[in-house]
Amino acid sequence: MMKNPLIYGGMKVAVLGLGISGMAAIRYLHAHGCRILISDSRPESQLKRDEKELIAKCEAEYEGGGHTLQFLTQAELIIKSPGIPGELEVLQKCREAGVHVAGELALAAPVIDFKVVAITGTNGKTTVTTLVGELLAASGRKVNVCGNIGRPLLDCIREEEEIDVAVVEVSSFQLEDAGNFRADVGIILNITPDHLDRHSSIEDYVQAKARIFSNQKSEDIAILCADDTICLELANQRTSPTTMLFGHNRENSAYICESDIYVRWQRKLEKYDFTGSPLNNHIGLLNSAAAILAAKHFDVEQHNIEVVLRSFQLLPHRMELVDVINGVRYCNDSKATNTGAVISALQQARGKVILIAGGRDKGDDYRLLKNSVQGKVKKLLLIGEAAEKIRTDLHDVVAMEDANSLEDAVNRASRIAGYGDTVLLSPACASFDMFESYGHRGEVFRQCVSRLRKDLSEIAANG
Ligand code: UMA
Repeated sequence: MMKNPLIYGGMKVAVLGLGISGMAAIRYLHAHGCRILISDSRPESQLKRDEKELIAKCEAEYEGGGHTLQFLTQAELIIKSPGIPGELEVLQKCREAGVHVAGELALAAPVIDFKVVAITGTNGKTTVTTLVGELLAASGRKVNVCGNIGRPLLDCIREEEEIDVAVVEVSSFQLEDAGNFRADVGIILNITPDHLDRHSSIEDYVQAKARIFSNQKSEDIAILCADDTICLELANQRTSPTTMLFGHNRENSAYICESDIYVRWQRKLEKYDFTGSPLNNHIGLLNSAAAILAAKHFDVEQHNIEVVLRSFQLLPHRMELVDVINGVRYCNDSKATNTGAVISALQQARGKVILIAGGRDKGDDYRLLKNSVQGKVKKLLLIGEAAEKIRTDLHDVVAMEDANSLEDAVNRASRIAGYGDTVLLSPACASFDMFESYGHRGEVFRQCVSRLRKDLSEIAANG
């Protein structure tokens, strides 16, 4: 196991939050002989079996039901889970007491001995991370796809996998305390308001995202979207290292023209034809342009890129066509948890839209939806805790109805929709008020649509 200069055998390290990221940190710290303290908001009685087993295996001390200064200041270092805000009072006090607070990326940084492509953005990062992973694998490289996408970076390192490149999805939460984490290629896909319940302002959110380029060296590459005002501003502020832009302007390193992407590479112009590809839409083309630029940095050949682009499977819960019933398209976009994502969904949706939105508010300003909703959305069906706030923000541009549940919303939508319309679940909110996750919400939507098909078939059969 490679020595990590941040830690040493016998060092007392506290892990704050026993989730996916925290568990990976614990496994890594244990493998390095650290003494581990774990602090989580859940009482011990609520822990799952694998969590209890890990605590026992590492002989860790556990503090449940909250985080105390007394417990945490026993440690020299605290590894904070991304979902826990860095501004917690207890963490401020720990810092004042001289305890260093870092995130998983900071812990991983000193021992990374492979190339890193890091990808962030408000929307599309999981798709682009997956796509870049496939593009690099197609060139014969050993690739690990990890990070916010689900598999922690620390697990790749601990398991000492022989890899050439890690393609790491990074969130603004992870970037806040990423230490010396360095991306050979850093990508920001877009920035629109999100997570404003956690970041104090949009500026704070942008700053966190921009940290993806901290620690880059002169040979590294920054890839940004020139169609996105905030990204373009970040690009204009840069002096070094190399910046590559993608978007619709022909001056960009990768530019989109109708269904094609043109990429300038080593004084040549490569043309990628997306006709018939599932990525042939506004967002799909932008995401692909970013991914191709990253692949070109690793000299992946055009032919290999085209093979991957042709066979790429879209990820679930993102503008996923669930069914077409009586000429009405039912579309699951449960992953759309912010207004930026809903705006793109409405751009892509065919015909008039019956939009199902709402859930747990994340501090978004729903008035940002006005232009996209007006004239396009026939009716807005509201669910969840944010219903009242959305109603207040959009009352003057669209007709609305409350729905008691997602199933109620789907059934109401089916009665309103006409031939050629789209019933779109694109909530602009988190799911946790009614569901376990956005994936669970999308799955329930699929089930509701499947029941609707069955009910309508029975009605038709009974005359
Ligand atoms: N907890 C506390 N105190 C608190 C709050 C939470 O102890 O004040 C505990 C919880 O009881 C739980 C743990 O912290 O045991 C959860 O930690 P976490 O919220 O950081 O979540 P993890 O399970 O560690 O998953 C994290 C990412 N989650 C978040 O950033 C919220 C996962 O991204 C990521 O896949 C995983 O690490 C591996 O890197 C999810 C996500 O929603 C998909 N990300 C956001 C997004 O994409 O918008 C940023």
